[in-house]
Amino acid sequence: MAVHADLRLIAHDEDGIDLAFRADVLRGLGERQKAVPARWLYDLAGSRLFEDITRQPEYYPTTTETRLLEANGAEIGRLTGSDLAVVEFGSGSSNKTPLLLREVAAAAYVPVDISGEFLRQSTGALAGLFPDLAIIPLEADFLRTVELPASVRDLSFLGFFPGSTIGNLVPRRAVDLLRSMRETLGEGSHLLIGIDCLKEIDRLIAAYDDAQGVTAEFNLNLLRRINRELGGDIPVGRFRHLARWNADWRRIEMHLEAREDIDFTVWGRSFAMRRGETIHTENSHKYTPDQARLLLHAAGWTPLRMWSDPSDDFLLALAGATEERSAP
Ligand code: AVI
Repeated sequence: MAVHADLRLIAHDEDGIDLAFRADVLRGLGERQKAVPARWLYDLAGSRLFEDITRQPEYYPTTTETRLLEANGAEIGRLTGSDLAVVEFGSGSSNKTPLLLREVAAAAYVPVDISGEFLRQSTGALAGLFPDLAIIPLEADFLRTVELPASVRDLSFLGFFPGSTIGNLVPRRAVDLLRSMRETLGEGSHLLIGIDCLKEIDRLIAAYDDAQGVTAEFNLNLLRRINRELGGDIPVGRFRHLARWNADWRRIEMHLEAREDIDFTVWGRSFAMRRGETIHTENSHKYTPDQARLLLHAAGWTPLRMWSDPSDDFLLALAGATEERSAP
């Protein structure tokens, strides 16, 4: 299930309206370039659609990263040593976790997620697979520094952040997040992170606009959610999904484009869009290996080893939190 659920704030008013969702939507639709933060794509229907996206032939990241973990798990295990606590950020219901836990000498697994529901799902299944592993779920917002449970403090930490979710943040926020992971895990820890690579634009567009139309449904589901949860009357059928390459930022952007002039209301507020105008819903930044290295360094992580598939589509990086040197 999608990691973005961990970015959710779950304050509700007396009618059960998610106040942060309402605030983000009303503010975002009022901007010149309309935009709604990507985390709101992941309600239950959106999370299911995302799972479906990962099975589309055009969406290479999931299968490629899984293969990289399968092929290099033993080496990752050797490099990270023994007596490990694997700390997974935004664990959701990641299918990749068992692959890693099988290869590294993990004494404990600490999934960190803001959603207790996701934590219950992931830990329930894993407990059956790894009966001897101490599983200590932590309900917390990993965008900030998290205090790890006292029971694992004597272990070494391996942070796990798969799926190239880092790409959904603008580089500045990505560095902030990596830095707070470093603070959470501390000096001497490791981080294993999946990062999607820059490649031919056609392939990127196809990955975010699959032939089955699953990504289109995933994107359009946001409008359905707004209608349902915020009393909107957006004519969903008059929008289309758009995956667009932004060369300056080196990212795929998802937008919802008005096919004609449209007027609608959300929470009693009126909005108008001209034909061709869009609502920006997600960014997915793509990095070269050099840029990925720089991103890690910028946040205090020293890249130790990078694994990539033969086409260099995706990379898995192992980095270490080593002492910072203050002088050249
Ligand atoms: C979750 N995240 C890494 C996905 C990505 O590739 O940026 C989200 C996604 N959006 C459309 N397809 C996949």
